[in-house]
Order: sequence, then structure tokens, then C-alpha cells
Amino acid sequence: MTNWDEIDRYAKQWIKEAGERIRNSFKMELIIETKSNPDDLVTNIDKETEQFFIENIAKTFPGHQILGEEGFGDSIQSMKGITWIIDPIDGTMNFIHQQRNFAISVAVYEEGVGQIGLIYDVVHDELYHARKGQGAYLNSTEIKPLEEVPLERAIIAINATWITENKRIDPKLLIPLVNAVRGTRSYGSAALEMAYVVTGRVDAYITMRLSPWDFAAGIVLINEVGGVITTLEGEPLNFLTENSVVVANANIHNEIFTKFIKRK
Ligand code: 2AM
Ligand code: CA
Ligand code: CA
Ligand code: CA
Repeated sequence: MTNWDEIDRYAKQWIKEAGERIRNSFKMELIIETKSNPDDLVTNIDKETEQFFIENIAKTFPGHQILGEEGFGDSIQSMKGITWIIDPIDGTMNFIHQQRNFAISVAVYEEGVGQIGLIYDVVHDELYHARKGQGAYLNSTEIKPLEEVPLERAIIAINATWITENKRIDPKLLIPLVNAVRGTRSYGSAALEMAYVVTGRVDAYITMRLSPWDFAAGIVLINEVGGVITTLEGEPLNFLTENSVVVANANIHNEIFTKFIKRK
């Protein structure tokens, strides 16, 4: 039998330790490199943080597989068994330029089902955490289930990629949505934007292309408060590929699809 309490205890201990290390790194000079394009950034701290998790997990739970953004884990072919999914710094550009608006995202899945989701806002020392079926918490405070919000009072998090040409959606489809809602926001950290949907600070987050480490923890949290997460096609997310993501309060998710995207 899997001891989920033990895994949860270690996951929380390691994410706090990793956060402490990141806070201490603010005094040091960063080594910044680019990945797929000049705006796709990675630092030595992203890499060291991922390695910190991998060393601890491999030592403590040698049978678990690990998927991490920076590639120090396993190249996973399936979600069989227990899989840790780690984004050591989500919002690297913010980390470099602002020293805020970034998070560590850690999730643990069993046979493709999310059991533990942790998003740690390092600068604010705020840990969003959830276990499947046991509610979602911000530090020690339980997060209430999401209540229905009228579209005209909703705030949606959406980034500028939707105003440029893209393969997934005609950008014009979203203009009426932006007009209908109360406001839009863009924070530049998918994990934090999902945590904000979980806490009702925003009512939806729409983005064109995310990887499993960006949303794995967020899904566990959003499920615990009755939110809904799908691709722009209305399908469940796939953990072995990139995905478009629509995550929202249930009634807002439904309205986005029935009135604006019209694809579900
Ligand atoms: P990252 O900081 O871990 O790379 C920025 O709007 C958000 O999109 C961040 O959560 C960022 O995660 C994520 N993202 C996903 N794919 C990306 C890419 N190819 N380049 C930059 N950011 C990406
Ligand atoms: Ca990245
Ligand atoms: Ca990320
Ligand atoms: Ca990252």
C-alpha cells in the first residue's frame, strides 16, 4: 500500500527547503541561458532546484518516476505507477526580472490520477496544497469551494499570445469574451494563475500552450474546489504532450465554451 501521508510530508518539506534556497539565491548572481528562443529562459537556480528534488526523491522513493521541466528526471513514456511532475521555477522570466510572481510546482500522480498538488509562492511563503478528496488549502487555511460568478463580474487571466496569429484559435473569438468580463490579468506564471483560479482571485485562466509540469499540481487543486480544466477543444489534458488550457470556475468554464469558443 502506498503511504500517501509520508509522500505528502516529504513533498511539503522539500518544496519549503527548495523555496528557502531560492530566496537565498537572490543575493547571488544568476547564470541565465536561453532554450527554444531568445525569450525562453532558464537559470542555474531552475536547474539546481530540479536536481535538489530529483536527488531527494530518488533516494527516498527509488521506485517513483520523475518528470521535470529541465530534463534531469526520466523521459517518461506513460503515467503508470507513481510519477512526480516538477516545475522547479514556474515563471522564470519573472524570477529573473522581478524576483516575484513565480512559484515551484510539484505534483504526485498514481496511474495518471493526481493525488498531491503543491504550488509554492516562494516570495510570499504561501503554499497552496491539496490531496485528492481532502480539500485544498492555502498554508493552514482551507480554501472554500468556488461559487458561481456572473460573467460580467469575472476577471480572467489571459496572456498576449491570443492576440497574435496562432494555430489553435482565431484570436477574434476571444474579443467578445474580453469585452464581456469585468477585467483581464496576465501574471506570467501558469502555476500561480491556476492557484488564483483556485482561490477565486481570478475566475478563469486561458492559455495556448502549456506542458504537464505547468498544470499537474494545479489540476489537483482545482478539482478540490469544484473548478473545471480542459483544453480549448474541451478535452481532458494529456500528460505526455503540450496542451492548450482553459481552467475556470465551473459556470464560467461552461459560458466560455457555449457563448465564445463554441467547440465543446
Ligand atoms: P516557465 O516559466 O516554467 O517556463 C509564461 O506565460 C508561463 O508560460 C510560465 O508559466 C511559463 O513557464 C510557461 N511556458 C510554457 N511554455 C513556455 C515556453 N516555451 N516559453 C516560455 N514560457 C513557457
Ligand atoms: Ca521554462
Ligand atoms: Ca512552467
Ligand atoms: Ca519552469
